[in-house]
Amino acid sequence: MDPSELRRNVEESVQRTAVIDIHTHLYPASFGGLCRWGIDELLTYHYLVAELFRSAPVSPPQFWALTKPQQADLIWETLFVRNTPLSEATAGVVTVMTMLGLDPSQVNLKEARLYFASLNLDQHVERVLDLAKVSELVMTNDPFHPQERNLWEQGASCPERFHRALRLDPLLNDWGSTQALIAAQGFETGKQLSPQRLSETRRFLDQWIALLRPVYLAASLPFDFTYPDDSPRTTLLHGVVFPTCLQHGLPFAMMIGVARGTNPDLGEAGDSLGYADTAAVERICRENPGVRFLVTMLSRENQHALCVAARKFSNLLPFGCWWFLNNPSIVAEVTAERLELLGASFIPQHSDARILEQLLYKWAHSRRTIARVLFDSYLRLLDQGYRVTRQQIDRDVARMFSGNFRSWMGRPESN
Ligand code: FIX
Ligand code: ZN
Repeated sequence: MDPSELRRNVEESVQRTAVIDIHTHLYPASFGGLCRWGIDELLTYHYLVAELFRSAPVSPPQFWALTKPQQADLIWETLFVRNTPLSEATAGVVTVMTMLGLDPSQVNLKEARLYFASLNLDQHVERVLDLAKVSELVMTNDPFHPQERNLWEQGASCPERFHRALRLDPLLNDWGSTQALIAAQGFETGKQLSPQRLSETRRFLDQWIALLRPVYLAASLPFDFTYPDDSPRTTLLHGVVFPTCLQHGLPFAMMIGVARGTNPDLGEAGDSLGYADTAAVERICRENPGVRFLVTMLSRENQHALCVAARKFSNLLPFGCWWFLNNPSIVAEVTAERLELLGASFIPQHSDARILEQLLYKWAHSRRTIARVLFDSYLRLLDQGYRVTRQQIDRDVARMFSGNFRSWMGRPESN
């Protein structure tokens, strides 16, 4: 195989291999308003809201007073008509529109709105997943979100492609308020954590695990997360979450490095990031050899240390280029250092999609970048006299796109 054949084979393999999208905020059509889709949702995604305020003379209160279509019109006019959609988030909308057969150079949203209004949502969901080559995805399911809790308690069900993840942020990051919510559901908890209250909190998780049948438990953790410390979080991780993961054979996903509410005026767009402590991740992996951990970190400066930590602990699986890292230049850098340090033993990307159609651009852009980096890795082998075959390329890509996650879920074979 010569370099040009190699490039074609790598690009074909990466473009054609289906992916399990292991972290999204998507819901099936049956979840009603929780399933966010269409041009107005795409344009009012919090990434674009943050970018709007840098290019339009509008204040957050003025923006929040607008209706969603008015917000979308303003964002379209500002970021796509008066300015060129050069950012990743704006270029992503262009990719989505083009992939759906819409003209991204329109001066208004009339055509786009007519298109989305004509769709059958169930069929549209399937079409978007198939176009993005997402074979399966994992949701973010919050037992403390009233609307979602009601849906599950009323017997909600999901198509097979929609796996659940039990999200524990309120429990781990705001125990003071959350313990009251759990107590109100009939569990004996309280601000002070006793063995009995830890046992009751485990019973609360057991109930939700039975209801959701999640593929992992998850939490985002702040950039100043430490472990151990004298906070309720450490007590709950050690006395509830890790034992529960062990008992149920479920991985725990830690998404570390967020600074919530840095600018509260921006709402969902107001979160930022900070440099986090990878030594805490190493301590957790060392103390819990029987638990499988999925970890992604938000700061670019944490990525190298996370790779080194993964070399020390085989129960640590780094995943994705999360949030502010999900830009081609950083995806390329992070993927290259992961290949150099971990071979194919990591999960290169997740979409974090909140709006259904984002799957189209987040995966199209990521596949393009991952293929470019992967080609360089194989070219180095070729130059050193190693014979690379298409079967090997397909095997390696499938391992990163789904195999590593399936083994973490205890489903090594593709079923
Ligand atoms: O904590 C998370 O799951 C983050 O991904 C979100 O809070 C964040 O708003 C997001 O969607 C980033 O892409
Ligand atoms: Zn997320």
